[in-house]
Amino acid sequence: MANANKTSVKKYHNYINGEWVKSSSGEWFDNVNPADTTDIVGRFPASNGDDINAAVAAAKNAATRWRRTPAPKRAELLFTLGEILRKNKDEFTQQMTREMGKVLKEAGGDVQEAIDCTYYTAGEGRRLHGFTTPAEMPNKFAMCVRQPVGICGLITPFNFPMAIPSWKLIPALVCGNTVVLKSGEDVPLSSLNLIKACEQAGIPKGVVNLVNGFSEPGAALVDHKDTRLISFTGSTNTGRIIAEACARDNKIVSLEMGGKNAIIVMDDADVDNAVEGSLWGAFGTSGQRCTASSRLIVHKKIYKKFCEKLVEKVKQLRVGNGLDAKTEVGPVINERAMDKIHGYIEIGKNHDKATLACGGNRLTKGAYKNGYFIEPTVFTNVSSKMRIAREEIFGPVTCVIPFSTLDEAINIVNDVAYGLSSAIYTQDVNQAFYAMQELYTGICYVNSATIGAEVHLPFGGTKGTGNGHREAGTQVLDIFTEWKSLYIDYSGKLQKAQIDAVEI
Ligand code: UN1
Repeated sequence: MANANKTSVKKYHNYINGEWVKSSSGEWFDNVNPADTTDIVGRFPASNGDDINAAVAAAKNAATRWRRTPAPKRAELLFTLGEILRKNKDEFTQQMTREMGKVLKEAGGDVQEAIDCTYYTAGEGRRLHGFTTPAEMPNKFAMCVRQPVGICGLITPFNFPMAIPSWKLIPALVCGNTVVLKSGEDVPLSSLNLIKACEQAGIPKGVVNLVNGFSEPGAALVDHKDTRLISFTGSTNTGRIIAEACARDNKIVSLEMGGKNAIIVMDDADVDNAVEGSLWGAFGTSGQRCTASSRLIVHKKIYKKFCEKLVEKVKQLRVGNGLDAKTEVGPVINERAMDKIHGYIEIGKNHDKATLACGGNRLTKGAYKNGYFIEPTVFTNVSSKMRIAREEIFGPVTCVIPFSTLDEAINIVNDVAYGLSSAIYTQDVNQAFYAMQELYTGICYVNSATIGAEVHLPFGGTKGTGNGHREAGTQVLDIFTEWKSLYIDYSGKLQKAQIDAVEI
């Protein structure tokens, strides 16, 4: 990570109790451009448990006032936040591509998702519906309202640097909670942009706090006695550790974790359409999406044709720096990720003995010299038992698995540890509806790839992908609120005749 201008690199800070502050550790880490590691985007505080303690104390201090602020008023600030994000979209997009690597169009989509989430969820400030229901006794009223849970710890990954923090932050706030966000260590600038926009929108001090760093502040946030809820997106391993820690203190925990998403391509499908969908489902964001199409399950009758067309298109994908408008596939996030992905390519070749149809190499020469680039890779002749067909790779690698009947294909889709997203390409409405019913995933697409979820529908998965919660939509409110049932007995001053009722 040589950098001649190290001293001129901009320093950024944590945001605690309305102040931009250094870490109490006095340590810093570099935010590096994965397309060119000589480019240091910024230097961020390498925080520790003391910083988390300060942030949680600020969130605790601000909690009562924020909870008592009427929800439509909280929402007004969030609408202002949406405006600020919209005005800064281009700058945030550029900065995101520089720190994360995804191409500008996708980074723009990521910022847009945060904007959409903000406007949509802020609307809940005037809804946050509860319900009324009859009570068992005469002259008694029963209703149920949502109340905030308290202090929320949010831990976010690198792959959607602004969208995913917004999916957690905005609903937490509209519901009346105060928040400590631990940003993804590879993409701290996008989180910081979001939090800075909160400050500019006038969200009171202490309501939103940002702590940068690695696993130490993350663990401290999870273990802190005053955090009531942890919302985490990231790897299944880390998620499990967090869930275990939360269980000890009866904390609410919401987990969004891995995926091994599949597209079924039936023999009656429009093959060109399916190839196009698979291309972007598998290689968009360099395959670094929980929703990536990492398995293509293709009917034997069209298997050869599909593979030929796909491989031809994959070979043409332009890999490069996401800041270059011509680039279609950017780098992967860091060296560790590159090694892991390359390790899986080796497993596919040497252990699984699948056919490497294209790609498979690191790109290390010329313009690729200082970045984490991997050729878009397709394995064919893959069986559903192979490791590359079962384990999450989280990179630009997909595998094509043949099948003969729809039931066989559905079994293959469902026979993995994860259940986030699935898709089927077919012209047959009966097969489409049958698949929609049988595919055990949280999201399912027909004639479209496994990516592209929208913010007003619930997002999340079954089995190893999550723990039963859903983000986005109105369903996210069930994470960030607890129900309170209210019974009002108004018989006290009434005459006996007024409360006369049939006795059963
Ligand atoms: C993720 O990869 O964690 O549906 C989120 C999609 C995006 C979100 C993906 N809107 O692909």
